[in-house]
Amino acid sequence: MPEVKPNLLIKTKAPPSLQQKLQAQFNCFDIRKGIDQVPSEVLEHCEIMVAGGESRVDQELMHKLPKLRLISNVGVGYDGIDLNCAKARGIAVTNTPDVLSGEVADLCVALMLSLSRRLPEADAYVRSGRWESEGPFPLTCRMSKTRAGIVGLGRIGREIVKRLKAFDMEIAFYGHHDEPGVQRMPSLLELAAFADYLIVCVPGRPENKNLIDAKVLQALGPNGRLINIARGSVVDEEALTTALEQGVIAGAGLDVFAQEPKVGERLCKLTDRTVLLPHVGSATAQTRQAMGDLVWANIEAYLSGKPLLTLVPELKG
Ligand code: 8YV
Repeated sequence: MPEVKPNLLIKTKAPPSLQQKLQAQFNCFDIRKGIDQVPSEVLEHCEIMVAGGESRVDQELMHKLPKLRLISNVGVGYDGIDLNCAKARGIAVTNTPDVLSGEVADLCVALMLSLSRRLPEADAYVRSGRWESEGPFPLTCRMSKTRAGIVGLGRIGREIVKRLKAFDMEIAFYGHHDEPGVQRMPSLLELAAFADYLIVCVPGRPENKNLIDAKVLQALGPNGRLINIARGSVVDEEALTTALEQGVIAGAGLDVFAQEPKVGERLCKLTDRTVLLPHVGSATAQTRQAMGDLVWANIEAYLSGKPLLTLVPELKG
């Protein structure tokens, strides 16, 4: 008798190594475009779902999966998953903290340098022949020895601090955590007023929606730059676009957007003051492999009845 594999729902593009393991051990159903094509007996009995930072797993979906017991998220952020519903239904949710923090911090520094030294534009200047026809590229702006304001000093924020210290930056933060040697600002507005670079690293929780609004941008001021490597929902994108258009702030480096993968046309047009990336903070082969390994370890723990490795804090206890 051929072995019957259990079913598993996948709601994200899993890293290749994880995909291979899942396909070897499970009957996988890709539900990125919905569950309409999935046989009803699979939906009725399926216990495990693999999701991603971009996945929306709401009450409506969970209600269609009565036996769902584990959502293993390929990503540290899980703002698309309705945790109240998961809790009420006894569904465990795991994420992938720590393994991606350094990678996202690296990308943050890359965004800061790209923005201050105008690297995408400078690259285009060479390729289009303008260097030859027009002469030297305009002078840009120094990043080292300036001031960084970190909004949310969690795991990723602390990795960013480590890196920015090497640039001799003066660093302050606003948030719940604490870090020796990093000044805590009493309010977000004071942090924005202090900063040359305001770096957003808070989770995309409802209480953080539009945390960076017109007032914060006003406080950041005409020499200030906003960096967002967290979630698009944390920034009021309309207010940001207007602030950039009107020179209220100097620029923005964004890896995340409010309506991904849609990015506002007005933001795209501001090539001299924005650097825009397609949500690639953790997207290296090595880090995605590590994230996939942690997802797999959580699935194995679930299957063998052992404690999950990285249950999200809201569902602990
Ligand atoms: C990924 C992320 O884009 O970890 C997160 O929260 O946003 C990213 O690492 C995403 O989760 C990949 O599925």
